[in-house]
Amino acid sequence: MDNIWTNARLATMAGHDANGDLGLVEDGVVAAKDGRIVYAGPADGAPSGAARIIDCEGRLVTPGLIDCHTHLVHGGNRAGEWAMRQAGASYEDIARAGGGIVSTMRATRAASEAELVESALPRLDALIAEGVTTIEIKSGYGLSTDAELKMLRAARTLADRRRVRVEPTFLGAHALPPQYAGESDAYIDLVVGEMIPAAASLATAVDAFCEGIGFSPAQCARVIVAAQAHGLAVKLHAEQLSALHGSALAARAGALSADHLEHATDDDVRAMAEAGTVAVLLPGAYYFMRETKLPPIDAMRRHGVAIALATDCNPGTSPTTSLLLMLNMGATLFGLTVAEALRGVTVNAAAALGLGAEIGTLEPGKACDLAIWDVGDPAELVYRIGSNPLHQRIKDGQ
Ligand code: DI6
Ligand code: FE
Repeated sequence: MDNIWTNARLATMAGHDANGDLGLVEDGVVAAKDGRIVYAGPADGAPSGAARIIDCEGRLVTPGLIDCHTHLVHGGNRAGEWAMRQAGASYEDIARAGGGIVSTMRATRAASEAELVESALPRLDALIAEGVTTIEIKSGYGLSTDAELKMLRAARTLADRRRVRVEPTFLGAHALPPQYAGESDAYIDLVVGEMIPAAASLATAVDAFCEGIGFSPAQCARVIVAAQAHGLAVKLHAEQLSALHGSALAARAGALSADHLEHATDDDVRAMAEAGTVAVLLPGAYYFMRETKLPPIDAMRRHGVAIALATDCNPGTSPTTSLLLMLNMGATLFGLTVAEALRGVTVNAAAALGLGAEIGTLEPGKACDLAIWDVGDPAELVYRIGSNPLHQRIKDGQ
């Protein structure tokens, strides 16, 4: 054994019920060897004889947190546009007038790969400081083959600069670049014919924005087919602003997750349950956009759809780098329980990335990614607004 953490209150998140309990173990022990958990459970029955024994002094230990939906890599910011919205313009107005995602496209194209890495690092560091050990990062602000690949390489480079696992997702079908105005099918031709083949070695998943101001379900279906032909997993931004039933489309294709979901219907949720597609809820975007339509949480519970929570960190609709704040917003705005919120940034977030066998719970065989908190009661992690009680973060046993 390399390390043993003793005298801990464990929230293992183990257990098969998608939105179940925290799997609490009082007086718990975690033991690790070669970066993997070999034991997580009661002190009675724990192995002994480690090179190093760490006394947690009664602190709460959770799996390292997982932010399973971000647009962390991007050029510039949209504070000016936000000020316009504060003065009365709508998000759709700004998008149609060439602002919105397209303004971030310009800033992202103008930035070098090294500049994209440098500008993302402070955002990544903020998440790491909250105990995040795995982060998904989407492309989608390049909207040309070269600029999309630049974003994906920047995302991968972040994993060399910090001790964090990065899962890059290709989101070429995020918005229509202006040179394709009125020709969205031609842009999708480029996405499926050129971009996805080129991105296949850099990304682990493909996402698309299924929305009136994004791409139609038929166009997203083409993206999904191309992604799967290249062996990539699939996710979809669906039902954020309107009900196009992208979430059911994604589910029928076996998508890992459908994300946002404010406008999802009971049938959409049922399709997700049948496919095991995770519902990724993004309360930061809900809050920032002053959305009032709540995602159908009760239907998700009823049908047994696993719920995850993520920052959606992006300059347009969710300029946050606090996953802890999303815990509180998920509870306060969406009515999630403490256990649902915390499972949403651990075990269910892992499932949303297809990494359920690797991370997300404190169980033997998983990566030893831990967050050790200066709290006793797990509810404190969800209850506080804007505080960070992280004591220590462990990635791969270190
Ligand atoms: N939905 C969102 O909330 C972000 N992307 C998406 O598909 C918005 C991205 C942006 O406005 O820059
Ligand atoms: Fe998003």
